[in-house]
Amino acid sequence: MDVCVIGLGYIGLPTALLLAKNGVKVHGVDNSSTVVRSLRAGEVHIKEPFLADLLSESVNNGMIKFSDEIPQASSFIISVPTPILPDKTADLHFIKNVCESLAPKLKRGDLLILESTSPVGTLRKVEKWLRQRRPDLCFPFEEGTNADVKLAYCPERILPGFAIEELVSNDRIIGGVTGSCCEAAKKLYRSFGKGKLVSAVPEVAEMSKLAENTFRDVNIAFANELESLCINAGINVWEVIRLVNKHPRVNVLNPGPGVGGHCISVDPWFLHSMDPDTARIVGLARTINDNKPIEVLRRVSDLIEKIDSQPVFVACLGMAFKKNVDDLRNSPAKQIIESLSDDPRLQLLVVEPFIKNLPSDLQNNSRVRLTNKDGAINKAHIILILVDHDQFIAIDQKILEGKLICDTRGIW
Ligand code: SAJ
Repeated sequence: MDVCVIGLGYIGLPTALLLAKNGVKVHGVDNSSTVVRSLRAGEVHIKEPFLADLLSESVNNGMIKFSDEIPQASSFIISVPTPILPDKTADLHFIKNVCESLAPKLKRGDLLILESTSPVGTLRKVEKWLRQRRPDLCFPFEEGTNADVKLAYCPERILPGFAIEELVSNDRIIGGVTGSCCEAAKKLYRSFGKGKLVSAVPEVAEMSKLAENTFRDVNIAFANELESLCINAGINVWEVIRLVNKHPRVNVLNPGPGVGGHCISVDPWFLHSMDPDTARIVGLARTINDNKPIEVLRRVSDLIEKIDSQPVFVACLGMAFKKNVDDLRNSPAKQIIESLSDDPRLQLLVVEPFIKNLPSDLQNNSRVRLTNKDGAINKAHIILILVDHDQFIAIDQKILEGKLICDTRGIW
């Protein structure tokens, strides 16, 4: 078996390296020549445990090769991004581009797996795009078991920071178009996966992936709404959640400054855009979570009013989209810091242990400085906790005396 993994990001790279570790010959393809160059040099561009060791092992034993062009292979995995368009629908152009470059390489017997999170009906579109370029081949949505090429939608479920262990241990949905498509995809994932491989038709697999992330978004929205209710009523939400979660069938999630990252803040919109009139909770949850940074800004503004001196020093603890990662994509913490950076009364002391430099839009702002935790807390009038990184949880409470605190993560 030789597998070509197209898109070497948070999903594609760990998948490619696990396949290579387990005896599969892998071609890793990415359209960024910078990514290809650094991987060839043995450097990983993603912060994720075990990746660097797996990369050097696979490069050294010749099981993986990197390129910016798609070669021939017996199996292909597409793991390119599906960003969101301004109208909240999915932008499928990366998948379409891959289909167009891959089509000339396809031959009878090949297996193509789509892993990118996609709206319902995308695998069918993949078949259409391939068929347009390769009318000489038969595809399974049209031809069923007589098809020349096998197609499956097999979404991933890994949590950033735990990619390798979750890729190995999580159960996986195998959305093959036919039974033989499912079997071929299962054979591939069995090379490294230890979880159950569960067959489903492609549309069920596509819908299931969206439903998983939407379930989490809706539950976070409930926690966020509960927090707003508690703040308005002068009640400690964290104590409420602790008590409520003692019920055997209740598990309220954590309120926060908003929902970030590239999955939970995006995927529910793909579900919503299928049928907005029906997906009412989905749309409302997204709106509640998207409005959360504005609510935090109001709380900080109330604290600023209490300080007499100018400038007001605000220690902003955390900028990543969630704890213990360096990922700033769609980060509500970053959004909040950016808004505060426009306020001429403030000096922002940003503490983000997982980054070395501020994002470019903040670098030339004299009101914003990336600094260390102790210095920031010492100087600040207001401590704004935006991310529950472990090292913030470990802060000695004594050094907070006399400070105004806005704790969006309930860490203290
Ligand atoms: N968050 C809260 N409160 C919570 C939990 C999370 O505010 O109680 C926030 C986080 O701070 C973060 C955002 O939600 O800003 C998303 O974080 P997350 O840990 O919930 O999820 P992701 O985006 O890192 O990964 C999710 C996972 N999906 C589910 O848990 C259903 C992961 O399993 C998926 O593989 C991943 O999306 C993906 O790639 O789709």
